[in-house]
Amino acid sequence: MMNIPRTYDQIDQWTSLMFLYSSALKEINVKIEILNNEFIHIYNHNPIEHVKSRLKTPDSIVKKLKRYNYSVTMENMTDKLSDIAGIRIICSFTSDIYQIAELISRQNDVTVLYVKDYIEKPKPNGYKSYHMVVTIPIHLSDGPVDTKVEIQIRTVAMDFWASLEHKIYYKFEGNAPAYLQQELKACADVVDMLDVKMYLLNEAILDLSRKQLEDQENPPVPAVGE
Ligand code: 0O2
Repeated sequence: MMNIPRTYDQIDQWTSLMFLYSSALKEINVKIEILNNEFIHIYNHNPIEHVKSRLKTPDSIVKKLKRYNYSVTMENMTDKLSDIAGIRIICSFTSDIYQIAELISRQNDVTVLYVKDYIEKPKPNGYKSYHMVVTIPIHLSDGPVDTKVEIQIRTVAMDFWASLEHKIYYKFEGNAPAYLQQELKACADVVDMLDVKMYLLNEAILDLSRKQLEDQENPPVPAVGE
């Protein structure tokens, strides 16, 4: 388990763990804010639409441990679960997702434990998102503690789909009627198409802006006699 003194009673251990996870969320949030601001100031482009972060509730920690048949202990909670501290980054375009993931994982104090790329390999239900589990050191008075954070990165359209699917999943406790599952899958295909079309449209706009800039810098030379 992360190096929380074992002499602490359970409440103290829980409080210390949650303090670590919420500190890790703060650290990662600052990194993301700095990256986004850099893009706005230097490249005049903001790849991030918005960021949401949350600590998993005690109730869902217990449910997830039980779902995986682990006994409910703090040891299992820190060792077996990766999403107690979770951050969701919502981008405009799929290309932004990979750029953000690369920029976060390249930072010296971030260690990538593993990646689940559900964009390259969507889940059978149509779920698409890029998941990266990282650790970041939290510097306490008696030394650093590497703390896990799950970073989910997806487009606005993928996020819209996932939040509806999540609602339906919970409403029917995983047994939604077949026609709803089929409709959701069909919506996932529309999300794909929308993401591709929006990306291409944005590329075309960028091309036009670049061309306009070039024309301003090098105006065409009028032909002799004109
Ligand atoms: P909740 O209620 O959102 O917290 P790991 O965390 O890697 O050890 P896990 O949980 O199987 O193992 O990893 P995975 O597949 O990366 O899923 C982590 C989280 O991604 C889930 O957390 C969901 O938030 C989200 N997610 C994964 N699959 C789906 C999906 O099919 N639909 C939607 N809407 N979200 C999904 P929880 O704890 O399962 O759920």
